[in-house]
Amino acid sequence: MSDAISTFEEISLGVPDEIPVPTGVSADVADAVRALYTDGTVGKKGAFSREWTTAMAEDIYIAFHEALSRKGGAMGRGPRRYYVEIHPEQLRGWTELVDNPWVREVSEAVLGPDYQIVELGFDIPFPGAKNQPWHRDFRMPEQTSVGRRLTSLAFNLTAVDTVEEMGPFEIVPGTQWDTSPDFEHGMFPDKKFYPRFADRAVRKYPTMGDIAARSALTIHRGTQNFSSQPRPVLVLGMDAPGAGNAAHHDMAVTRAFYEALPERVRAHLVCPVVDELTPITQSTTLRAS
Ligand SMILES: O=C(O)CCC(=O)C(=O)O
Repeated sequence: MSDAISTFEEISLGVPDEIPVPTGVSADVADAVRALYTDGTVGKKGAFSREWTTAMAEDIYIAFHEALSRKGGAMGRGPRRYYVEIHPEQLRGWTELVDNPWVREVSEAVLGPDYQIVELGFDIPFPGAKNQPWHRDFRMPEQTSVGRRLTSLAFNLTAVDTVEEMGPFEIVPGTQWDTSPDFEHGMFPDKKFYPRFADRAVRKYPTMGDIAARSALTIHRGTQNFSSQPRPVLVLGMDAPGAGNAAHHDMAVTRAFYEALPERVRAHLVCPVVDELTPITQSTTLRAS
């Protein structure tokens, strides 16, 4: 066994002996919970229509151009790759997204009935974007390292039919349980771990309408975009109560929007309700997602 392999094995806490699948959930949702605790990621094909996804893509580009026109509106994440956090009202399909039964049921099964909607944003790797460093979205909290529970989820939706040349998203199954002092800021594993990540990584080729959920801790990266097309991807972040990630986001809703929402959506919103939205300046807090 090479050093790289033994180093990799030693950093995993391993999957908990008992995966906390709540009683009474559907077989599909039970499978999703098991997948999130084992692989750290799970996908659902065709959750949304292509029309819905086309509108999502339009809204992403409108928000991107608006963000570029302001200092700090878009965060560079390496050459030709940007992240932009937006308000729910900037996405026409937001209510349908957060009210989607799979999104609701998976969030509730993993994060509990009081899960919180804490983030909406998108990444756009343009042609020429390079491989990202392997990373997780934030450091592992004690509820995970000691309590062995997942306390946050990231849902991703592609705006395009992903092909190899676009530099697909890569994720390393099982690495939501990795922990090492050699992860810079708890998020960026040292390069000595890279060979094992590369060996185990899975490339994802979602098409328009698909949705995926992952533990925000599962090690992942966007890869080099060799194509002539951008590959925008929406990110919806959910927390268990107490996970604390809302504090790192600036999402807000207007009162009129809030009041028009179904109660079962409102119940999961912890963001400020305001008279007027302020365009979001991307946080300067260290952030990998
Ligand atoms: O490139 C992607 O598909 C998403 C990237 C992402 O979510 C991340 O880097 O945290």
